Amino acid sequence: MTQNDWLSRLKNGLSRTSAHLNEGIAQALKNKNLDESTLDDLEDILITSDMGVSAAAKLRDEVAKAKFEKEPSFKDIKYFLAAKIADILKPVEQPLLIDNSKKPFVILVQGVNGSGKTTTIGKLAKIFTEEGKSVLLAAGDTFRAAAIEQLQIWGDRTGCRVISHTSGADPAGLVFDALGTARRDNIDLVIIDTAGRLQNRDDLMAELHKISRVIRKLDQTAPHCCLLILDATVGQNALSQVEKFQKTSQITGLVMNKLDGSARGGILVSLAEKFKLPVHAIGVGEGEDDLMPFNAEDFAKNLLGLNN
Ligand SMILES: Nc1nc2c(ncn2[C@@H]2O[C@H](COP(=O)(O)OP(=O)(O)OP(=O)(O)O)[C@@H](O)[C@H]2O)c(=O)[nH]1
Ligand SMILES: [Mg+2]
Repeated sequence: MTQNDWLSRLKNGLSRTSAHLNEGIAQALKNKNLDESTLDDLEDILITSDMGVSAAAKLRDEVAKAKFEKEPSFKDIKYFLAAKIADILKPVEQPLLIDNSKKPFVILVQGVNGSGKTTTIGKLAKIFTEEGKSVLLAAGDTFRAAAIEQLQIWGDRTGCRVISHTSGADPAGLVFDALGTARRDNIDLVIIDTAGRLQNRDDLMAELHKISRVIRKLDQTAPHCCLLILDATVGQNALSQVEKFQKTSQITGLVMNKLDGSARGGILVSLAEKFKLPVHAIGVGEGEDDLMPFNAEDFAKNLLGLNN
């Protein structure tokens, strides 16, 4: 896929968010100077775009103290905001790097129900097999019967082996087996799917802890990457998901899915500002090529509809 293809996907993905922002900013600036009430309106629209109270206040301050040569136009304000949003996002722009000295490199995938865990695993499997790595998928969602099948379909599609137990089996046992197989067969990368769990279910969160413990028994440095998969359509609830998963399990990075179906893409700004966790990739569709590396500048520009 060319850079242009990526950019047009990002543009389409964020079009609902950018339409909302553009309309709000235009309304805020309508026939007005950049006075306090205009700044209030600007701040409000940033908050309703899910950027969070704190980031919105920060951005408002930046606009207020900016020295524009003349009264800024709609476009000037948008470029200015895009640059400042990119500054917030830049520190979390971090590709998902596989350390080849870890064999297998272990990725544990976690998140609430339906956030796109299994789909993301399929997309990652495609990317890494294309890079020439051997990838083993571990069907750690033993809770939902169809989950194993769903992962198997991704395995078939990407040519990756899938290790599964019967539905209802202990996921920690499955993970133990998968890592054993990967070691024996010299596999580069193991990606572990887990059942969706709501962040307020302490019992299910404890199960994740158990899975990690079993992994560490086999390799003290693993899991090497603990991904939390988020769904952009839930908006502010993503903040509580990060908080709770971080508390009971380990989280080393985020993937934000369903940006294509959401007017709430601003949530990434809120997350970056609050948690500073690496954002490795974003999902902009259900297909196998719909996972993009996260790029702060491109994201910020497209959030504001500045893409040509
Ligand atoms: N539009 C869109 N849909 C997505 C994206 N990622 C996943 N989906 C869809 O979201 C639904 C749930 O995806 P799954 O991958 O099954 O989510 P999950 O987190 O594994 O779900 P559970 O295992 O039930 O917790 C599926 O219909 C996916 O096709 C995305 O980036 N954009
Ligand atoms: Mg799943």
